[in-house]
Amino acid sequence: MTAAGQNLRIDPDRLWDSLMEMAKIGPGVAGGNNRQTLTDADAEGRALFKSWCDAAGLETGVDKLGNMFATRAGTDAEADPVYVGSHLDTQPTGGKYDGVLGVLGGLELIRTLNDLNIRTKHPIVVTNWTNEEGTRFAPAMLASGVFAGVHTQDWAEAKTDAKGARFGDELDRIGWRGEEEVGARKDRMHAFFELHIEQGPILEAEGKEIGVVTHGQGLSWTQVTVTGKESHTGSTPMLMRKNAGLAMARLLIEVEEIALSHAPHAVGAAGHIEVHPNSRNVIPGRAVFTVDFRSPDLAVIEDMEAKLAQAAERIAGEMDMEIELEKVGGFDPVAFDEGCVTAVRTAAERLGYSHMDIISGAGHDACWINRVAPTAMIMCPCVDGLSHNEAEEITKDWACAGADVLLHAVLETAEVVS
Ligand code: HGY
Ligand code: MN
Ligand code: MN
Repeated sequence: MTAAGQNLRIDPDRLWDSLMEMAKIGPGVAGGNNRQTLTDADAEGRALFKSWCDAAGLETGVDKLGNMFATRAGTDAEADPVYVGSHLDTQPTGGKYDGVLGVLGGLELIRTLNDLNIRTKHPIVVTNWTNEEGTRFAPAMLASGVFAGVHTQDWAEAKTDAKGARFGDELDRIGWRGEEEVGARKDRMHAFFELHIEQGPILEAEGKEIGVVTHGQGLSWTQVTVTGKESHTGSTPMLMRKNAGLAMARLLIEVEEIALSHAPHAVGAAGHIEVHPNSRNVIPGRAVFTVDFRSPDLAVIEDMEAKLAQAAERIAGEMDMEIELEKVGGFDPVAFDEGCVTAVRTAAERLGYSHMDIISGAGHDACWINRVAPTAMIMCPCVDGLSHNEAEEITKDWACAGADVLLHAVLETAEVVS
């Protein structure tokens, strides 16, 4: 096996042009993207990615949940492939780089190997995981979770969006249900590497180009349904009201205080909030919201969930209302594979990029794939740590440093033959 030359780099302009080309699909209203999973825009983005994979000579397989696998053959057809990739779906007010950098950074890796006719022993597979964001269909990382054996395919397909559309029906509607059994590949993965923007402020603040992701924090999503009583905002005396919106507000303050009680690492908020009937002159009879708690420590997550349940019970009693809690998503904190993490760190050192170990604040498909294959992540900074916002920005240098490290870590693992 020959080591990849220290000067080996990806093509910065080609990577950046691909990112900008993909960003034209499912544009947002403020410079970012709204390419939500299983929408027509998602289908268009998938088609563009596949056309690029075809042009790069890759064989693209699709499984029954739309996960895409574009393979570059290795010299040893029996060798388990090295997988790279992330997700092309975005938040409703998403950025141009969240997920996309990992998919197109993987494609750029392939294009670079093709340019130089570098052959590896292990095949290399570029992946696009369906519905990483979990914004249209909860939970997040849905299809990679089924692939890793955490959820069943039926459970995923039955998920509905805010308008009642079923995941499985939408997948068929956009024509991206493949033939492969979901997870059929999982016992034959040599490794998985995911390049992703940090989505937080640490790397930029520390002046580091590369995050060597050693762990991912755990996540808990609890959907809270408060049932009060709709009535007239003008003629209902204050003491006669059952204001579900008020109970929700009290609980949201509790969520903030519960997370702060586990400072500095725990976080908590509710990003999904609905009140019914959401009319200006009706006391809300129902409030539905999802509490997102996260921490690197599982015991802290469990304590925050318990404290939320206690607060809900207390407030339900004080306000004579019904408050139901349902766990709708979550995963334990993950420790990534030491061998793969070392390959990332060694690549950054060999390439001379400043780097630091980091724990991922956001969830990623890698958090599930880590259960079935040796897995690690590479992070690049983002401007002001901003993500899940159309103003999400990264520099071209950061994107290319991350893709260079991905290239070298993968070549180290896939074994360069010539
Ligand atoms: O929720 C997350 O952390 C990821 O962005 N889906
Ligand atoms: Mn992401
Ligand atoms: Mn995201």
